Amino acid sequence: MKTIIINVLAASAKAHSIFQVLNNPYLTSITPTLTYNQKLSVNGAEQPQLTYLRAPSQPNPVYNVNDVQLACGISGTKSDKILPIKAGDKIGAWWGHVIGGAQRAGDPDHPIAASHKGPISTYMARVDNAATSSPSGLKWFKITEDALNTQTGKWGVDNMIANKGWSYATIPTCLAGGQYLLRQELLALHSAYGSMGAQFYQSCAQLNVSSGGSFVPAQTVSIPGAYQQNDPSILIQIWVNGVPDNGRKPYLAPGPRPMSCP
Ligand SMILES: *[C@@H]1O[C@H](CO)[C@@H](O)[C@H](O)[C@H]1NC(C)=O
Ligand SMILES: [Cu+2]
Repeated sequence: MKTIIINVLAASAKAHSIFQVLNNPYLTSITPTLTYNQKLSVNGAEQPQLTYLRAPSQPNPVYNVNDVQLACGISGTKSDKILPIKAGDKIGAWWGHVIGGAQRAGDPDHPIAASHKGPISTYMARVDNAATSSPSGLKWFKITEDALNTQTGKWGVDNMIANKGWSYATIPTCLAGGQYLLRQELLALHSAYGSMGAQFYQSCAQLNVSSGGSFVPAQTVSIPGAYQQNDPSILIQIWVNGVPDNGRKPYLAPGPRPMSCP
């Protein structure tokens, strides 16, 4: 465990220095941004801060796709409460620069620095006890992703910023009831052109889903395990002619495609 932590710190320091050494002329700010999903909503009803969530409490994203903390983020706060929710409900996740939101009035890094272009994806996994189960060794399936609109050049992160920090997913109506972790991942690609330059920000919500459905997705992945460091969606230069829009070419978020109900 100690070795892993040391490696993570080394990796993040390295990634930040790669970022600085490369000195991308398109980036004017190199402030490391702390951001994470810290509040939920259900069908628009906001829930209390940090309740029902496992969220990081420090600024570094995960850079190593084989890090166990890729599942639910670098351990920080953990609620002991489980959110009751129905299949078909719309769950919102609120991202912010620091706990509580903006660090100061007019904070340009809230909800996240606009430089942090990339996809936002939401996964779920069955657990025995959403309040206590380990996030390791679970069978994850994706339920939604917002990657790149090749018409507008807007990324999932741009949409989240436009929504004042909120990003949304709908619990699939067919899904079998029971306890789940819901994992929302923000992948920032602004420095993903360098090895281990992609930044993964994630939190997990603790859910008890009630449902009339019985669907158990057969296609699942491990996290970590689903991603490779050199996936073309993770090691990628999104800056083309000075614009971080991947040249408006299609971009496939890492991992599987979202499940669909039978
Ligand atoms: C989950 O919800 C079901 C019914 O909707 C309820 O019977 C059960 O006690 C709940 N479990 C937890 C852990 O909240
Ligand atoms: Cu950052």
